[in-house]
Amino acid sequence: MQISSAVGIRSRLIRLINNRYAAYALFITIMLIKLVIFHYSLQVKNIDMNPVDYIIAVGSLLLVSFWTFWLPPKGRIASLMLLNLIITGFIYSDLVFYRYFEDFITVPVLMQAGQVGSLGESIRSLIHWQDLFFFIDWIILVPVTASILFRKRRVSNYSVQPLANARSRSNIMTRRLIAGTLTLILGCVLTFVPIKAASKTWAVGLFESNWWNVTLYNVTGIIGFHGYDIYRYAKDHLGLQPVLAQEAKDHNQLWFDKARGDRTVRDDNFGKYKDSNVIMIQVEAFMNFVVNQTINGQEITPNFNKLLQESMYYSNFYHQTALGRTSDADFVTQSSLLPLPSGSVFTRFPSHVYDTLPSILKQHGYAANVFHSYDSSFWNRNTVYKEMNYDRYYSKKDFKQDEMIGWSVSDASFFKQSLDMMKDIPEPFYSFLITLSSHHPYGLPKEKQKLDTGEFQGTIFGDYLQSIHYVDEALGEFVEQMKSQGLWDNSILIIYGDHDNSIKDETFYEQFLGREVTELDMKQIMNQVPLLIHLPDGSGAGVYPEPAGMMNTAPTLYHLLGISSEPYYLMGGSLLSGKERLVPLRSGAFSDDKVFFIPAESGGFENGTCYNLSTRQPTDVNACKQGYEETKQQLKISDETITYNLLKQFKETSVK
Ligand code: GP9
Ligand code: MN
Repeated sequence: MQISSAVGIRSRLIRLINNRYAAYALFITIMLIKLVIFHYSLQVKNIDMNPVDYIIAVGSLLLVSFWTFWLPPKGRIASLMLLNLIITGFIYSDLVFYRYFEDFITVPVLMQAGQVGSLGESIRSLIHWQDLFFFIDWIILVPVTASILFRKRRVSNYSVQPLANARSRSNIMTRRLIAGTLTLILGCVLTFVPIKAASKTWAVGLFESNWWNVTLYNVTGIIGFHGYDIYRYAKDHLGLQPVLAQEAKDHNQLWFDKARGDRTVRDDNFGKYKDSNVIMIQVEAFMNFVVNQTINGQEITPNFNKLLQESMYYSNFYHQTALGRTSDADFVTQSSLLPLPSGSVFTRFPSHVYDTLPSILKQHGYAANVFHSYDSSFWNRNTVYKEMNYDRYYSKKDFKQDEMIGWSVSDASFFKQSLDMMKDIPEPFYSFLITLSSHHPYGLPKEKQKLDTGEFQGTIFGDYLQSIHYVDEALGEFVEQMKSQGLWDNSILIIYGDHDNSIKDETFYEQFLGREVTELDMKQIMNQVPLLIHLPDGSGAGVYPEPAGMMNTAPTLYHLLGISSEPYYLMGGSLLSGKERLVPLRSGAFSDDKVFFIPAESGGFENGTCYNLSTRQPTDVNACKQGYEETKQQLKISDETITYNLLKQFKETSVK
């Protein structure tokens, strides 16, 4: 009985699929359901699928599939199935990617396919069993399609009946042509009319500044987003690119000139540490909320906390990174520009001109080296570090892989080996170290787990704390070795975290901090990393609560080393300048010492929230208006500088 009903369903499905309109409607319905599941699986706050989003979703599905009407029956059926496989594969990859990066896969990211693969363990932890819903239709559709495609006997149907004569053949061809073309037109109308309307009203300026892919997605849907991303990439790289208007170039140059003027402060600190070595450590996923915190009576970062007593500690320091993660932290810190809205500068524009720390310090007699024990091609570092003029990039192949944690040799061994290598480097030197042991998903070998994470035991949050505790121990050993190697009294040591830990569940933070966490708290938790600056004589020690960001690090160093930064194009100012600061974040959020602005995912300044930092309550959004405009402007200038290689042009004109 059951077998015969299954056979009945199967033959009914075969009949349905053989009908071109029914098969097409089935395809659109299934794919629409998948797009809806995709949307809700993303769990993006404040973005719902409204009726217009459904219209755009249908429109974009029509746009990617209209051409199947032009094909003969078997070609049409095969193409629809193939499209189902491809689109499903794409949106599912997007979902997994989003769970980690809070962004979608873009062409530049695909160009680094090896990189996505290297996430290995991480990717496994990002896959949920409910995701099977994306593939459930394949169980039926793949075999049914295959049986239609490979059957020998022709089932009665108008489309497979022998054609009586040329006339009826041409009739069929005309009908196919009309159906496909009408679908194309309908697809264009359903997709572009509402998108255009949005970009003229509540999402005005979105495509010009496109600073956040999630906001773009909110308007275009995921298929539209990928279409736009391909267009954007082609514009960057395939010769379609327009040149930046002279007016915009002049405007940007003026902005840099003004910023240059703001950096000319000459106080007692200027040049106080001239010719000191500089050792800078970028710690993987080291966030500020763990600093000076305990769990079950045990300090999470005891060594770092101890070091803070004799260092300058910036307690409201923002990482300013975007999708380029570690590479963005590196780029922003070294170049004092901002990251791109999509992809990483390291992979998109590695050979453009930037004024970076290693290249500038080298002009002032320094040796400059970078240490990171991972594949040298990851994040395109090989190319970038050559462009930055480092003497050498000590990568995985230079480190004895004697004690492994996660992706590479343990931080403890990495630190030890790096300091050993520095023995052969002439002073003064600049050494930039990038750690790795505390990388997501924070799997630390049992014997290295020394923290009692109590209630967090067995959770990714507990594993994160455990990893940071491990890195802290390694940092403690690093400081000891610096001392025994005679580097402590003649080196500036800078330590900061690169970005957040990708753990977005706020209940963990509430449980950990023992209090409710507001929207503002959460934004600050996820965007703040610690910055520690230890000066050779330990002076200036204390907590500096004023807002600061990665773009301020290099200018601060130039200040301490007495290097005039006037010839250079930098966006940030020195932390020691005493000037008020605005710290722009890639999302369009910003902080100064009075307010913190959170833009609405759905776009539009008025929809954002402006927090007063003294009351920590939302205030009139207009209190953030000026900072919002300045943030937008800085992001735009930085984007244009990077994309159009403006520094090269500025420098060429100043030489002439
Ligand atoms: C790998 C390391 C990690 O080399 O920098 O990069 P991330 O995944 O954090 O961007
Ligand atoms: Mn990182």
